[in-house]
Amino acid sequence: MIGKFIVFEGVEGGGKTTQIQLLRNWLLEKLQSGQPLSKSPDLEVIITREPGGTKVGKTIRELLLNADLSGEQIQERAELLLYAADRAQHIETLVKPCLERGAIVLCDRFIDSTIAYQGYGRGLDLALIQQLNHIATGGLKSDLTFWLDIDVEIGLTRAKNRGKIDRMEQADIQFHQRVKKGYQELAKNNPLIVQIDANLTIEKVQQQIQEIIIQKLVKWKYI
Ligand code: T5A
Repeated sequence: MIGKFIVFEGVEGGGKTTQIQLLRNWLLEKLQSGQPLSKSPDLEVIITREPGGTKVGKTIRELLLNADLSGEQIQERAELLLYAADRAQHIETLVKPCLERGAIVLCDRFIDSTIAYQGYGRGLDLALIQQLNHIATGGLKSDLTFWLDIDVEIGLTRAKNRGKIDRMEQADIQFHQRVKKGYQELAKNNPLIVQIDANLTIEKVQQQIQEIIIQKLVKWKYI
């Protein structure tokens, strides 16, 4: 793959959507400005997300997060498989083709969400989740993952202030604390996960992200 796959992770309301948009604008400005240092004037920067990055994924997302199921509960293993189905479709039809033509893909959530939410949050078997992630991705990994680390309460308050909360956001606080613990464990064991303090202002969070990205762009020979 000649492009780069950059993932944003974290608990609810950490500011992923906000930061991804800001980073895209900044990358395009930096790399397409014709500045002498830029080696990538035609660079494509794609924003996508899981669940919901494809047409199939949008339907799965609606089912997972907002559908009125008249009181029927989505079972934990069904939830796990729905996230995996969304991912399989997303990677095959959108992410891989973009990476193959050299784009930078900024993705809101990926396999670590399943480990943190379904593994640590729901308590499903971690080895099984790893296997399922592998099936869904065909082994594709991110080149860099930003973990937007925020206090669970602050993140949930931000999400609630934004309006209607979805099925996952409605889970109890202990669930979200376990999810956070999942990200802590993941970050300990994977040097490609970069922890960002997401409790700060939008500008300060973006600044931390840009500082890391600059180093990567040099390493990856984009600038
Ligand atoms: N999930 C997902 C799983 O369980 N397993 C999986 O495998 C996968 C892939 C996805 C849900 O699915 C779960 C995880 C999630 O529960 P989603 O809507 O994509 O659902 O949920 P999130 O990814 O959590 O997205 P959110 O929209 O809730 O949060 P974001 O994108 O992290 O935050 P953002 O940018 O929308 O910001 C939230 C609010 O805070 C403000 C923003 O303006 C906005 O109002 N804000 C700030 N305010 C103050 N200071 C800052 N620094 C701020 N940054 C943003």
